[in-house]
Amino acid sequence: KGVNLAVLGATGQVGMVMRSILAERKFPVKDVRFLASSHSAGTVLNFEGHDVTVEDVEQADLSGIDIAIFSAGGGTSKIWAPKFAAAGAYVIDNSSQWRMHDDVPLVVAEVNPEDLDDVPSHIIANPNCSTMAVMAPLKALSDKFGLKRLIASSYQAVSGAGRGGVLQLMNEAQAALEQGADKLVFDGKAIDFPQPTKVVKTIAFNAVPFIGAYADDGSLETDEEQKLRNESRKILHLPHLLATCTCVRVGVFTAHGMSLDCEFEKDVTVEQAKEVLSVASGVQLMDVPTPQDAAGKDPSFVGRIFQNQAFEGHKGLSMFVTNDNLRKGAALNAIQIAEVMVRKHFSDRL
Ligand code: 11C
Repeated sequence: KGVNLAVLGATGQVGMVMRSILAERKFPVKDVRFLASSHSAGTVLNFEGHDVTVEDVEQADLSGIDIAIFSAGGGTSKIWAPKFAAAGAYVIDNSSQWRMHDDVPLVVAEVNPEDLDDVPSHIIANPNCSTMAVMAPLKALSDKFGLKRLIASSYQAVSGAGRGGVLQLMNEAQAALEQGADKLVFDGKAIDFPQPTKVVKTIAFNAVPFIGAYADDGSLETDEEQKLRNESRKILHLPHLLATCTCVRVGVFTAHGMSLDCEFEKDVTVEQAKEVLSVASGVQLMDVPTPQDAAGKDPSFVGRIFQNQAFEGHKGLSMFVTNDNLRKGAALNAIQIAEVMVRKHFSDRL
């Protein structure tokens, strides 16, 4: 009983969270294989009390894998997802490589699991973590009130940039505290910070409005900013949704925050919105949700909901959403997709 599962990129930050969530949720595994580049091959990882040696993907026999979860970056996914799929596996990919391909479903488990009914390409994409954070609350509100326009600003954690982002914040914060960080009150250059290694500017005690790279269409948006619009349209099945986001990295380790200004087709009051959100799957209401409340937890925490007076009548709502970018934003949703796939396509193995 159970499925044959492979994880490509099991040694990274998201891979680590993935291993613990698989065990936590008692994912129905018959056999588990961990794969990586030759650099990490040979590492021994613990999984549910057993030692599993990481295999070099270049040397691995890909036959017999039912589901492969990738958390290894777009370049790796571009090469390996088609190879795993050709060998018969369903690939659940965490990178941006396949998200906008027409024959690849882009799925948030609570929002559009029906897109997994038939996956002839055998590739399924996991959304970007900042998009993920807001999909469950927006789906619930949109079903009831019709989402028309979304204006967002993100407050994104450094772990979204990988372990390198975490180390940069640690090193900069340490240097600042050693030199008397409060000197920064009157002069932003009063401290000698180490050269930024991952986030483009100093991130400790700072906010950096640049994530990813400039989009190549001349719009002056970053690719991270465009992901919110493009991915939301596909996941929510709202191809004409008007959406924009300014993405900002902040000195937070884990959990992205999203400030949302939403316009709806129908009138909506704060009380009506709370009523809908209180029963929405994957959502938890909280008066003042912060990234520290969300880190290590599963739901999207939603709070500070108020009537947005920049829109006519009762058509506008503002709210703040925060969600763990490594769990639901990456590992957890990939595993939830795998769970749906097992129920839909491998029910005889349960
Ligand atoms: C960040 N959201 O916080 C990014 C990381 O498309 O999967 C994930 C990028 C992606 O930097």
